[in-house]
Amino acid sequence: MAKKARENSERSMDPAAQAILIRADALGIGTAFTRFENMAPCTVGSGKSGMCCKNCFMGPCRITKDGQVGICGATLETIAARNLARAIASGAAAHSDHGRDLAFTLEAVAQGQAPGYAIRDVGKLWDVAQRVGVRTEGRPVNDVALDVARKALGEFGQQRGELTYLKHAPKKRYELWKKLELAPRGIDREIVDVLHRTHMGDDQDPVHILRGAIRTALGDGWGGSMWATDISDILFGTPSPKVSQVNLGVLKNNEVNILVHGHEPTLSEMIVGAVQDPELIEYAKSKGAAGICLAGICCTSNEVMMRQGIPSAGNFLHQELAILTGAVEAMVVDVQCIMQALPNLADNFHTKVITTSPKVKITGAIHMQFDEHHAMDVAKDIVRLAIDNYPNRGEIMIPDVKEDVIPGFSHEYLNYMLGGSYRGSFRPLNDAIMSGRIRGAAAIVGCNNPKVTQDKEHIDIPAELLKNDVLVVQTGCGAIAAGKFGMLLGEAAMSMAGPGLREVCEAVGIPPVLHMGSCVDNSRILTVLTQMATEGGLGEDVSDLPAVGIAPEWMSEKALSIGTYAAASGAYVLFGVESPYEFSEEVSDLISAGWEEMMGGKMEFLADPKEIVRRSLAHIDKKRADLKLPAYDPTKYGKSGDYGLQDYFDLPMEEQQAMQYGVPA
Ligand code: SF4
Ligand code: MSK
Repeated sequence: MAKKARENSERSMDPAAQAILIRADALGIGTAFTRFENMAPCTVGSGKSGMCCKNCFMGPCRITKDGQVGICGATLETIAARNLARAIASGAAAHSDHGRDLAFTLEAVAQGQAPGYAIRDVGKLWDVAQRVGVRTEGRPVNDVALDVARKALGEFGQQRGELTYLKHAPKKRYELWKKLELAPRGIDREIVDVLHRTHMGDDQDPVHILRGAIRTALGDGWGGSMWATDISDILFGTPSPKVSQVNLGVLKNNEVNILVHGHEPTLSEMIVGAVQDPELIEYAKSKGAAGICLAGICCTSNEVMMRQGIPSAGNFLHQELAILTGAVEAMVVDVQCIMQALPNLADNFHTKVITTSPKVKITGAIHMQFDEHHAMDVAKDIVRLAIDNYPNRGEIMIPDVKEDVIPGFSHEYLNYMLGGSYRGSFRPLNDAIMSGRIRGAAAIVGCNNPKVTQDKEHIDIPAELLKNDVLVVQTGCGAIAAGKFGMLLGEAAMSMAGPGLREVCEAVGIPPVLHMGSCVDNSRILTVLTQMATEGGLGEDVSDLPAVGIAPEWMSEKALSIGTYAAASGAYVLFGVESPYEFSEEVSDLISAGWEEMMGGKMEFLADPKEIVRRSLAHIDKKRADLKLPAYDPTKYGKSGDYGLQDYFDLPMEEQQAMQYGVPA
């Protein structure tokens, strides 16, 4: 039976989204929000109702009760573990293949075969080269870059040994991985290993299956994703804070609007250059437009926002809403998180949906294949096509909703910001946590999911943590959500942070929520956690830190890979929405208590955001107690310059949000 239609305020807490959803209803056009409501749930598949196995064609086998087995005899636990392992392998493959493509681009740049690109951050190249054992002394930049690119490419196809970056984890963690035989041998090898071991008639022990999945996920976090982040920084610059804006209001009513959507910075960085070409600007004017406006969606948006200050039109569930404004001449997509609904939706307007990756074609979209050897030519062709489309624009409706943001807190910038250029370090952050001024830290990551009100958990959870003096970092679509509601601004420290955290934010000059990039940039969080663990005073391993990871509105398989590598690195990771593995108590316990015992980190799925906050704070406080740090005491700090914060905190949550965001309580 289909679910009932919801009020727009239940679909999204973003006023821009609510306005466009009214327009969609008036036009009779469906979106992910309405398709979700019209979707009859699978009778069996996952979650509460059972598990389904499709791993061979004797099946599919549907397990709906205790003790039932598949045709081959596979138990519920085996099927649940296999399904989870395959999802992790798919997520790891997506992240890592993105890293591989960046390594190919770096190789082409180093060989002088990629005109338009340059090595923008030689300092980062040198740093990465030294970390992976490539000689730098007295060598030309391109020679070092070529060796680094080949080192990266080698790690994908490596058959034996271990990935280079693993040794940069805290020593204790690295030794644990070695002892447990969890150190990935090669990025691709571990993905193939999971696909093999979960084939019909292979690995049937849930614990053993998931060990393979852990190794695969570590190959993502400490391999493919880390390479993707590092090479992106080398090619396009290591992010530092920029001023930008987010939400649909960044679209212009009198300019050619081009949206870049997906994950890869390679083509979008070229489009950033193309839209500044005076000839193309003149061409746009010749078609009656005042100029060209470039904005992003999803993680491509994060990539160009944190490096170039290009505004973001929104996160995952905004991809359709942006087209519904009628004001988008071209939506240029690369890889991952692109809804197949886009071309059909675009048929109602004049928008051209353009696919660009050799891996992604969508029926109904125009394919203009990206090639790093002719990247600027492709970028200019795309911009020209968008300009040509401007005169076809019909009636438009751009919600006047946007917010200023300060994105771009790379771990290098955090290091510098906390300690200064001559003594960059995480010491001040560790000290603030040790003193109790900051209670702990939370990384809030991941997607939107129409099963829950868009952005609500991405806002409610950090809002609650901030008032409890927990410093928050965000990536992916969660970071864009935070931006929409003013959390990525210094002012948020004054209005939302508890007294101790506010003092730190004021002293250092940072927002209480730090934007750390796209979903592959969760590898930056691994680096921050490692630096905190090795700086001294907060234990010796990630699992000692008073910190949690939260994916409140997750939907993608990549989120499962991220959660698994974070847990295997020692973090407590809480997922919102619902548990796809709830029906198997054994697998739920295995990834929670079982993994905690084995690795000090664990994953839990909790539908209730209040429970996510409660468990996060309890975990942070327990880690503080284990470290023998003073118990958190909110009355100890923030005595000077206080401005009635307590009165604000005494208000019910709904009223606090109404004050902050100007939305109805
Ligand atoms: Fe059924 Fe076993 Fe085949 Fe899965 S592998 S579909 S449980 S017979
Ligand atoms: S884009 S994986 S919806 S974060 Fe990275 Fe957003 Fe999730 Fe895609």
